[in-house]
Amino acid sequence: MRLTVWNRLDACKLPKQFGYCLCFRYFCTAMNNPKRYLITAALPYANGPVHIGHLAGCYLPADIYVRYLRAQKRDVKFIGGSDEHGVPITIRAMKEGITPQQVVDRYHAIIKESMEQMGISFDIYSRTSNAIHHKTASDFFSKLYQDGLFEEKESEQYYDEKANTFLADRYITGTCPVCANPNAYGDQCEKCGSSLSPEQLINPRSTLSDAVPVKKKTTHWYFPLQQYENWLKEWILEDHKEWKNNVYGQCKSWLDSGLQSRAMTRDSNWGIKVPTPPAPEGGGGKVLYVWFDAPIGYISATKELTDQWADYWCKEDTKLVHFIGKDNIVFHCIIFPAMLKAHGGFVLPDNVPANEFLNIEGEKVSTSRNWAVWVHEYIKDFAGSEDVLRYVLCANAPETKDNDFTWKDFQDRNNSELVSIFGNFVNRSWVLMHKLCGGKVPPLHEDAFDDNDKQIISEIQSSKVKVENLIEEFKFRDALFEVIDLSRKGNQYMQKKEPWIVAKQLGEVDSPAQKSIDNCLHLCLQLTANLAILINPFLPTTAKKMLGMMKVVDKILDWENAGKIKLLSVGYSLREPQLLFRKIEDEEIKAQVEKLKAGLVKPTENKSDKETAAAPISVKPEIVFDDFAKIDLKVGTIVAAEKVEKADKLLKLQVDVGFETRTIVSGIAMHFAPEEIVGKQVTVVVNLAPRKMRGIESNGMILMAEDNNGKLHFIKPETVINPGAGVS
Ligand code: B3M
Ligand code: ZN
Repeated sequence: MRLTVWNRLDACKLPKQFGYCLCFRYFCTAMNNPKRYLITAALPYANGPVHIGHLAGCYLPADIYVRYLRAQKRDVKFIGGSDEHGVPITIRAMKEGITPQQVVDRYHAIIKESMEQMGISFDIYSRTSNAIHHKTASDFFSKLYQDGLFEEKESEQYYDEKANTFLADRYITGTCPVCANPNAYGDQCEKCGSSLSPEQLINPRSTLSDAVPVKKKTTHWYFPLQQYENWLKEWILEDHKEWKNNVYGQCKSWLDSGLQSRAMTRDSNWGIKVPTPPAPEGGGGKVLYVWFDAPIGYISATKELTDQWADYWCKEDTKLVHFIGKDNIVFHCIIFPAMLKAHGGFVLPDNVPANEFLNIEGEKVSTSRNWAVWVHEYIKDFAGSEDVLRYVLCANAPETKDNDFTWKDFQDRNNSELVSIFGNFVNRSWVLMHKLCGGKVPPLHEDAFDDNDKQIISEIQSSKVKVENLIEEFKFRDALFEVIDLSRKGNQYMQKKEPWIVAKQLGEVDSPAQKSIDNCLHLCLQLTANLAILINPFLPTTAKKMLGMMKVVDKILDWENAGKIKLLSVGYSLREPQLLFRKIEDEEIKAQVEKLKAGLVKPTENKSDKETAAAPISVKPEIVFDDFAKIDLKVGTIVAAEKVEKADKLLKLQVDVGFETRTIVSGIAMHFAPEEIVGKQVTVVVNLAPRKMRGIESNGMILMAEDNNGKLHFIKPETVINPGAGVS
């Protein structure tokens, strides 16, 4: 009950200029000034690297908010980590013939590094494969089970006997009963838009193995969301009217159409085993639904971070904010809060400022088509310009609607905003201060203030509150524009004061000309210090560089210093200017556009982004001809093939390579039945050192090409030729 009251009061929209809203209610004051902040950003799936859409969607806004709160000296914890469970990860593992653990290890490392390099300043970046998370999620489930909350239901689901796995709806394709599209999914036909169930598909096939799926009985535990419907309606639709329109709207439409029980377990071997009871010892091949465990990951990561985790998760004067992309709204606003409510003892999100999507060059991001700008690649191509990407993504953030990223706009914003406005102002101030004031902060002569001086002082003083209010309302774009605008005003001020012209009239020390120059540069320097404070949440590396030029410590970036005009002391000597931003040339942009287009993979008909999330095409480091010449490639003919016992993925092949018949063990069993490949020609690496796999010595390797559907193709001569023919 108390929570409800609090949240409702927080929704109070009255002005808060006295530190509390004008409704003068006690709790309102308290919630406007929470004791601690818990900020989360969606846990990316560790089945591929992150692209700039991810950054713009939630990591960057979360980071800006957190950096701002830290500058305000608030008690804040910023939680992130990789989501390492779920079907997409098992699929990727299957396709690559490696274990799911190997998949998540690889991408967790890449993602974590990208986040660090982009300055996303998590207090912890954890992962859901950690033991602490398994225990936390499993205990959470057990508590709900002990409380008798789950409904146990048996149902029939499609099963792939070849891949030995139940199939999530998305992994079944077949002919749409409505429009006859042969590649409709088990949940939807993307051609006619009909929403389907797998049973409705004509000629259903498994996308994993192409096998015809069979029906199999299975038991799962369902969370009765409908029991929370009324509570959710009140909590969101009444008490959180202040949530962003896109978020509120999506919640409303979910709630209006009525909630239903949702299975919180899945048949799989990858994930968090369903605890005993209800599952048999060892989980019985059942794991927690990934959307059950992933949000609990926020709790586990906080536990990992601090022994005080319960203060953040259980005390009502915590402000919990989830930053996410729009496709995660229902999970963070409806399902997870209902789970928290059912469990009891946890705070609920105070806000869920979800962003919409960022398109690239006018088209939707598609990881399977590789239509994306990958963060780790940007960092390689634009080393040292991480802040530029932060700037462009914030300036273009899809805060209220989908937005577009284009390389041309990236260049324009860099060259005509960062370089020509912000960078230019700081640079001019520094150059002139060194030229006209001996490299020191000149005195301020209040007796000689003119209107321009007064005007810029008032701009400096008022910008703090403007930026602050916008950040508090999650309007990061507008906040950033305010900061750039302040630097623009700095340029205009300097233009009006023209110290370089006034310098020509310099006479004695106390002349009006000297005073005018002193005032102008003094204020420009103070303005620069202010800009450093205000830009810091957005462009932290730039703020650091500015500190270096001012020869001051980090402390000056405390938010309370914003709006002050006495940050740099008179007579203090400052360093030489440093270029904050470099111009980005046309060739660089052209190269990026070409790279994007060249990497594009033809649209595929039966895979969606979420399930394939193909890694970007990467090129290995250059080798010399001699490196290549060491590899002996020959054409071979498969003369026999059989399954390897207890190894789902391996086939044992006998391959005629001309001079002998070799045993080769190959990880292609998920893709080909033994009988269908006998007689096929292949390319074989014949001088690869022997390797034991499942006790069988493999002598060589056959080459395969993987298409964007994860389907393997033999690399072979156009027509059948003699085995042993050299390939070079
Ligand atoms: N991994 C989904 C996604 O990346 C998911 C978010 C989990 S947040 C708890 O879209
Ligand atoms: Zn259709």
